[in-house]
Amino acid sequence: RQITVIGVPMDLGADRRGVDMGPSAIRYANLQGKLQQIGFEVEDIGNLQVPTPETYEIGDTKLKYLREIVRVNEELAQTVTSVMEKGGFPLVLGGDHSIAIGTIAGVSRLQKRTGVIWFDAHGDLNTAETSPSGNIHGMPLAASLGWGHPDLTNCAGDGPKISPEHVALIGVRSLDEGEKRAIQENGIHVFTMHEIDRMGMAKVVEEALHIVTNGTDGVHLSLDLDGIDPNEAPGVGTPVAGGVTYRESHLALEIISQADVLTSAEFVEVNPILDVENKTAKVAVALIGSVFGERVL
Ligand code: DIR
Ligand code: MN
Ligand code: MN
Ligand code: MN
Repeated sequence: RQITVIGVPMDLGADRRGVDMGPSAIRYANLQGKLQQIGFEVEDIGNLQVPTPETYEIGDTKLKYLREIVRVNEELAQTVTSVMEKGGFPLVLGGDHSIAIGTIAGVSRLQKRTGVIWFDAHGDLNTAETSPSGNIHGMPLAASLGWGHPDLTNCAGDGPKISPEHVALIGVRSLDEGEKRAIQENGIHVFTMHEIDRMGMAKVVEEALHIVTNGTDGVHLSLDLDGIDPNEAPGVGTPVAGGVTYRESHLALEIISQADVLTSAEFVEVNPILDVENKTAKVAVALIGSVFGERVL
C-alpha cells in the first residue's frame, strides 16, 4: 500500500508563530524512513504553496486571513481527492489545524459518509460568532460540520462534509462557551481528559471507534499535537496542561491501527520554534509509526 505525504505549511489560522515549519520538522524527524521501515511505499509530493502572512491583510478580525485560508484548503482538498482516487493514503502534515477543512472536504468527495476521530486539547468547534480569537484553527471541525461562515462551510464543496453523529473527540480539556453549547445541542461525542482518566484510554478509543465506524465508509484521523501533554509535546502554539500521556497516545493509535479503518490522517500544529530539540515532531513520527502498524514484537 502507498502513503502519499502532503505538507501544508499553513500559519494563517493561528497568528504567525512558526507552525509553518511543522512539515519540515516532521520530515526531519525521519518520517519517510519510519514508514519505509514498516513496509510502506512512500511518495512525498512536497508542500502546497501557502501565502506568507506578512504579504496579506489580516482582513476581518473575526475570521483572520479567511480568503487565503479558503484558497489553500481548496487546493488541499483537490490534492487529497486525487491521491485517494489513485488508491493512495493521504497523510497530511500541518501547519495549523485550519487545514483540516481542506483535508476533510477532499476525503468526503469520494467517501460520502466519513467518520472523524478528532484528537485535540480543544474542540475546534468555534464560529466567527463564538471564537474568542478570530483564529480559524479554532473552527475547522465546525466548518466541516457545516457551521460558520459560508466561505468555510462551502469550501471545496457545498455544505456539511461530515455529520455530528460520526465524530468523536478525544483528549479535550479546553472549550469555549459557544463550543460547549454546540456539543450539547448536537450531541457530539466528546471524550474529555476526565473520561480518559476514569475509563482508561483503551475503553475510550474502543467507544470512539464504534461511533466513527457506525454507518460510515471510512475514518479520518485529525491529530492536533496539543492533545498530548505539553511535557511530552512542548512544540505547540496553545499548550494546555493535563494532557494525554506519551503511552496513552500510542495505545490509542495502536488500537486504531488494529481496527484497520483509517482512510486518511493528518498531524497538525507542530511548532519547532516553541519546541525543544524537535521533540514534538519526533513524537509525531513515533505516533505515525503506531498508527501505521509499527509493533514492538
Ligand atoms: C481557542 C483555541 N479555542 C480558539 N483553539 C485552539 O482560538 O478558538 N485549537 N488552539 O487548537
Ligand atoms: Mn488544539
Ligand atoms: Mn488548532
Ligand atoms: Mn486543533
